[in-house]
Amino acid sequence: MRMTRILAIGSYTDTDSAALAGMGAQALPSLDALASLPQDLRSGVEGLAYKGHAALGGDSMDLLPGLKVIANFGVGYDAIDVEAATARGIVVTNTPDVLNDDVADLAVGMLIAQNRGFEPAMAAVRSGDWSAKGDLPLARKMSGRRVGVLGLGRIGQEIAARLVPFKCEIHYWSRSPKTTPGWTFHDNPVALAQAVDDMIVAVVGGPETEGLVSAQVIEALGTDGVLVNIARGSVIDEAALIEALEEGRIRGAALDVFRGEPHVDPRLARLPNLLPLPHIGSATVETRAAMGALQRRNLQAVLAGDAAVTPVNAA
Ligand code: 8YV
Repeated sequence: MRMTRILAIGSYTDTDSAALAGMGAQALPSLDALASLPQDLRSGVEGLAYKGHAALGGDSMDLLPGLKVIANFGVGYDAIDVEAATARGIVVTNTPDVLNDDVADLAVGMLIAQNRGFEPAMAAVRSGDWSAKGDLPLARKMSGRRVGVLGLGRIGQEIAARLVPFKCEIHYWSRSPKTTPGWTFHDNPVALAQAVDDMIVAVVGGPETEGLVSAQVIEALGTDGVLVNIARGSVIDEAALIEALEEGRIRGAALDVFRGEPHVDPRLARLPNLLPLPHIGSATVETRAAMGALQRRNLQAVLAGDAAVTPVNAA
């Protein structure tokens, strides 16, 4: 019988599942199932294909004493305790770049949808209100708005570049100023919010950005502002956002990510000025296939004794 060298945790497409199975991977539905695997099976595991947002810490790593690589399906690896992995000599990899276009497309689409009022407009057609009640209140012009991008990494840059043809004035906050085609840097998120009409959140998740979009930032965005988040739910003070949306201190929000997702605070979900999406930033056939392929290339490389293709630590 072939020894299980790879475990594949999470829900994969049929194509990815078949490719992982072809590498000899054994599928596990979730991280919780790890502890119930027989010890002799766990001891032989060298590679972990991980697709999920549940915290993967040192305790789980210790269940796999021979583990060499955790290949994350996703660019964001905030669920993985990278420090614990490094301490155990485990390489952690992610899937950067291949999803930049999709996530940036979605962010811009969400901003346009909120400014032009797609959701109430679609509802008026579907419900018959268009013919029964007539035209809707006017929406807001999208082109020419001042947009703040919070985090000018690879995805943030793609978002900003897409907004230029919409004649938007681009402002950004990043840990340090970047070389840009004339985009305006602000040294803190409140100053960024004060300078713009709308804000798109594109920073990494994790402790360093926890609550970065605070009540103060939301207040500074103002009553005409729209807040878009395609990063991680943890970046926004969700309670403050709910209050601001309820009280009309911000015009709208469009969120692809939530704290505690897939469970969404019901107070948030029922707000009419929120456009909620179920974390679909990278969810296209093309991009998910590219992410899966990169995850497998990382697994293969490390298990063959080569350098990982896209490592996030130096283990
Ligand atoms: C998820 C994401 O990986 O890349 C990321 O950081 O958040 C997404 O693309 C995807 O939902 C699969 O879990």
